[in-house]
Parts: sequence; C-alpha cells; structure tokens
Amino acid sequence: MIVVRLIARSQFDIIRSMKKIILGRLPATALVCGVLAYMLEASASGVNLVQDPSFEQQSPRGLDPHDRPWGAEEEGSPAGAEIMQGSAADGKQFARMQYVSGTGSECPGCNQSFLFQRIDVTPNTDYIFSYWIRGTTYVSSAIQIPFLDDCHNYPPPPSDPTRANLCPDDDGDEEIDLGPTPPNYDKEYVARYDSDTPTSNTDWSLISHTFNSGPHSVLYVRYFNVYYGSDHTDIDNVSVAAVGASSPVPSPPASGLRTE
Ligand SMILES: [Ca+2]
Ligand SMILES: [Ca+2]
Repeated sequence: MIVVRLIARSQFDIIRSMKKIILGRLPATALVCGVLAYMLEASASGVNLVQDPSFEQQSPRGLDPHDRPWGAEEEGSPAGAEIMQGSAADGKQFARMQYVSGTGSECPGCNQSFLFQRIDVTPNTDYIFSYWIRGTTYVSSAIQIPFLDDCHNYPPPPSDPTRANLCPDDDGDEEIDLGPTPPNYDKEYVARYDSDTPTSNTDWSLISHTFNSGPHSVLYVRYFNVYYGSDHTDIDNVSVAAVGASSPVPSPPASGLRTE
C-alpha cells in the first residue's frame, strides 16, 4: 500500500523524494519504498530523449558545431566545450565548459562556450530537464526553439548581395545559432535558466527544471556561458523526460557524491 501511494504522488514529489534519498535525509524504510517507486516509474517507459546523456559514447575531445549528438562552440584548444575523463557524476566522462579563444572561421577569438543537442519532443507536453553540475561558476541552461528552415532561402545571399546576410553564422549549426523566425532570427526559448550554479568545484549536485514543449516537436537542450581564466562548469548525465510517462531523474553517482 505504501508503494501504491508513492506511485500515486506527483512526479515532483517523487523527484523531491529522490533528492532527499540522494542527500541521505530519509530513513531506511522510506528510502526502500522511494527507490521501489522510482524503479516502477522507470520501468513504465523510461525514455530519456537525450542521446549520449552521460558523455560516455565518444572519445574525449573538444567538440565543434558539426559534432552530434552533442555539438558545441567555439572551436579551440582547448575548446569551449570538451568531453573529459575523470571523476564523473556517472561513468568515466563528463562535459566541461571553459574559457576558449575561438579558432573557428565564423568567430575567431570569440570566447563564448555553447553546448547543445537537438531533441524530438511531443507538443504540449510537460517535461523534466535535469542534469548533474560541478564547477567554479554558473551556467545558463535552456530549452531553445530552433530555426528549422534553410537560412540560404532568405535573400540574400547570393541572390541580392545588397541586402543583409540573413545566414551570418554559416558553419553547420544554424538551427541553434539562429532564432526560429526569419527575418529577425531572435533566439527564443520555451524555458531558460540563467543561473544554474554548482554548489562545489569537487562535488556533483543535481539541477532539475520543468518545462512544457508548447507547439514544438523539435527543441534543443542548450548550455551557454562566457568564461574567463580558470572558471569552468562540468555537466554530466543530462535528462529530458516526459512528466508521468518516464523516468525523470538521472542516476546519482554510483557511490555517493564523488570528489576529484
Ligand atoms: Ca558521464
Ligand atoms: Ca555557429
């Protein structure tokens, strides 16, 4: 009966329970019930829309705008977003966002750090977006509405070189570089969180947000910051999962909160 009651509770209550479990604040009996409820929830569907959510499937390296499923800017050495090996929140790898002096032809010398992935969502559906964070400073996370057309279709160039170039950052990631609505291309979001702040540079902590997909079937998970010096933000185990239909909470570190 306890388990049934737990399942009947809202997804948010379950998340709160999982957070408390992770923090070790619940007694053992509640912990067992909570984990059981979580497992039953997860088995119902368990779809995380994020591919390679734990950054384990690709070799450690700096990411560029053409990389998939995770793409990033700026290119550089080191890159603005890099898959690294070390004390990950899950597995052996994580993503680090850090200072970059861009080497890409579109923005030489730029020090912006973007990390992004396209996700296919169901319109008008509530989702939980969560991930593990560590580092020296905040990051802006968002669920961004992409540009899904071809910016070359909007003149010019090449049809009318006297008009403004509406395809200014033509390096393969226009969906995330440009806003959804020509000709202004202002970036738009279904959700944006400008100060996701880690609690520690050594211990991982969980960030969790909710959003509704609105009329969209394609969205992007997007991280952004401009870093200076040795400041950085580490990210691992990203999840976007529908509320009530799947497992919303990514796995915690295997043996508690790890440290470097
Ligand atoms: Ca990982
Ligand atoms: Ca670009």
